[in-house]
Amino acid sequence: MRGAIITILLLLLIKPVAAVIVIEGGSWAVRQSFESNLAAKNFKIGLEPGNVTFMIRQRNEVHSSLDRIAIFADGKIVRPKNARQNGINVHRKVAGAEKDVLDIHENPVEVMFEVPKAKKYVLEVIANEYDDKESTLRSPKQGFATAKVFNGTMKIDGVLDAGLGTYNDLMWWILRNGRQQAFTYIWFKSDGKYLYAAIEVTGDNTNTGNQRASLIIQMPDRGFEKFTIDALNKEYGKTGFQYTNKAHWEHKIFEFKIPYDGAPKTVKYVIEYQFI
Ligand SMILES: [Ca+2]
Repeated sequence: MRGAIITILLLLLIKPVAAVIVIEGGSWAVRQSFESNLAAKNFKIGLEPGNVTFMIRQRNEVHSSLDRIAIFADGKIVRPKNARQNGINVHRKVAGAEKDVLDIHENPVEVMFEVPKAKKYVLEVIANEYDDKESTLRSPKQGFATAKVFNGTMKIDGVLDAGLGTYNDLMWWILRNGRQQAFTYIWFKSDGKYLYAAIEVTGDNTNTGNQRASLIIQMPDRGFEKFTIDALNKEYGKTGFQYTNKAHWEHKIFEFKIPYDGAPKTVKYVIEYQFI
């Protein structure tokens, strides 16, 4: 038995100011609105005890992703019982504020609570808003990094291979456009014909499909060359999105396979990251 359906629209009116509009089912009356470029927002809400389902989606061009939605009943937190998006269980992403976020851009999520009896209810929404119009990010910012290259191959499927071993390098890399501050890891391998690289961008916890990673590397006798992969450009590798032991939120992965004569022990490189 489903209770009231309440829709929250994260409606971005004029960039960068955004608004959350709470709309209640039935007559669809707007209950409350506020700016959503805040990390968290709490507001009083009238509820009846029992099962209540919220439908939440975000509109307009700028993306914002949902990290947690919760109800506080007389100050006591009530977490969702379940959450589904496109028929998929996404409870893990919206039940806790741990940076494992759900993209709700024009893609509604239904979140169900079992609401206990209380005198006062507060609805809390924690979301991040992203500005993907930022120019290309480069790491290292100046010059080139040098990494060890190990013998072997990688399976290029957008999923980090098991047993990659110690990462060759890491960078505290800040994606300034609303995403979090976190490490980026990179591994290199070579089998004499190809140079393989896996890049784990733990700071990018979104999977909007518009990420582009380029690897600029020093090629034998040819100077520096740039190899790019994104959702559509797969000639030199594939992108992915997964949980790993490096971060407990899902994040972006890039795996490269670049034709390369010889088996280098080290390689000079730069990573360029872009939202297209
Ligand atoms: Ca792989």
